[in-house]
Amino acid sequence: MIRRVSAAAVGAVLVGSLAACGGGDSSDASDDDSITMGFAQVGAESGWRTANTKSIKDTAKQEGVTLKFSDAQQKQENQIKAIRSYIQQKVDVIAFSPVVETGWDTVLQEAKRAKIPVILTDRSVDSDDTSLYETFLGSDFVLEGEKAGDWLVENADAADTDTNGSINVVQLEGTTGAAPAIDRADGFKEKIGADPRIEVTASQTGDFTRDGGKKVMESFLKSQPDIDVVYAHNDDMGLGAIEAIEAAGKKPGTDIKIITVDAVKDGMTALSQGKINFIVECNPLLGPQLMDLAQKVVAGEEVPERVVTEETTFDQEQAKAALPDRQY
Ligand code: GZL
Ligand code: ZN
Repeated sequence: MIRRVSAAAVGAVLVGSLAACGGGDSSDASDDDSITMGFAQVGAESGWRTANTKSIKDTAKQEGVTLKFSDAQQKQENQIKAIRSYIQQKVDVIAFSPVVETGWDTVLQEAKRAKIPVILTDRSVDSDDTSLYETFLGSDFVLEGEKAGDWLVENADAADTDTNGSINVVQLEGTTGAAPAIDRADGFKEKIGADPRIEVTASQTGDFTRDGGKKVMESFLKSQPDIDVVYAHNDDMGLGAIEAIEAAGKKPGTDIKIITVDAVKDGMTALSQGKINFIVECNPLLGPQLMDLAQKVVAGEEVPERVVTEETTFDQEQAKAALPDRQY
């Protein structure tokens, strides 16, 4: 559904913003014709997040967007504080990646009352009041989980590494309550039902960090008698699991198959070395689309309600071919 703004409204907005720009109203954060964006980032928890932040900052510079940027260290209350500060500063547009799906309605209603448009990027919110944001730019996380599950079903025989007829999966979940963690688990679960041998025998959050993945994998290696596969919701937790598996004297990618999501450089390197078996890409380079959407939204132009990013999957051979020109 394309969100339509009436021509008159667009006209008014255009005249309004031109006047504000022309008038150089000092209270307006953007005195020239460039726009000012307040971006509340999740944190710096993973290689994906680092690449995502770089894409946003680089594109803002290229596009002449004045960017106010905050890192919430993965805490929702810090993101809410940052959004409130952007409202006080009267930025032209607010963008953020909600660390978890719930608890945003109050602060988004404050932005709406202040007439500051909001763009969701990367992760979504579960609010059913879609008037609280203009558009959502990001991946289809359920599809990412389905791609991971499909690969395991297609490679089930090889995954039964101890050929005992059961394919036991341990799952390293992303941040509890985060859209990618919920959806990647749902998509995967739906697909592995196609083969009764496949079962998720243990599942716990590693909070999307390498250290979190390592610690949870260490506990799984002690508590689970038979682990055939690790399904990690991001490369960083998969890389932590590799450290734990090697410390336990097993060969990652051989004794225990590993499936991850993201396809950042470190993950793709481990994949090309055979320590990971399959990676579902999650594209972090949202900067260009975000700045384009922001300029349209501030100008009062229509934007799609949802913009889904392009992404693919990699096996070991494809990783070797793709690595040389990976941007992140
Ligand atoms: C997914 C993003 C996730 C990545 C993780 O779009 O929100 O958060 O998969 C990151 O690496 O921490
Ligand atoms: Zn087994």
